[in-house]
Amino acid sequence: MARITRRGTLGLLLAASGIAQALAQQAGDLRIEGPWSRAAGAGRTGAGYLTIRNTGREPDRLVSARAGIARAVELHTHLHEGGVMRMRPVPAIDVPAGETVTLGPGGLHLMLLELRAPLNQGEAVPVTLVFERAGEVEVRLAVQSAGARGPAAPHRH
Ligand SMILES: [Cu+2]
Repeated sequence: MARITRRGTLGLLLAASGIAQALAQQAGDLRIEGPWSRAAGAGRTGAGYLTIRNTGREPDRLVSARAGIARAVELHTHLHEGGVMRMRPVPAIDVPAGETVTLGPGGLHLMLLELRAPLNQGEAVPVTLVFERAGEVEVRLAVQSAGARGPAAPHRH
């Protein structure tokens, strides 16, 4: 049920288009697709995955992210070091003009540090992405099971 808040119309709009919001979000020349996460407990670390499509002629960069559910959100990559996969923070994630960058398990990802509440399967958790050119974009991570390997398949109509 939609709750009337100070965000008023925007809140109702988000509630009405909740599914579509979870699947794709447009910001300038950027299209954010399939944001998802995995179930995780409060106090633990969560991950955020999504695809960024840059349909414009200018490069952009994801420079930071934040989420009310986490103490902090870092941009991470995975690196092979001596045969071991390790995560490392990166200062930014480049999204070159005309290209698509995928954040996914085993690669680039958002790291949600010190979760203030659990990530429950079936929920859509808001995360704000901050791009150098496109500015701030709020997406909703569709929380899958703890062992999920990808976002749920979109419904076909
Ligand atoms: Cu990480």
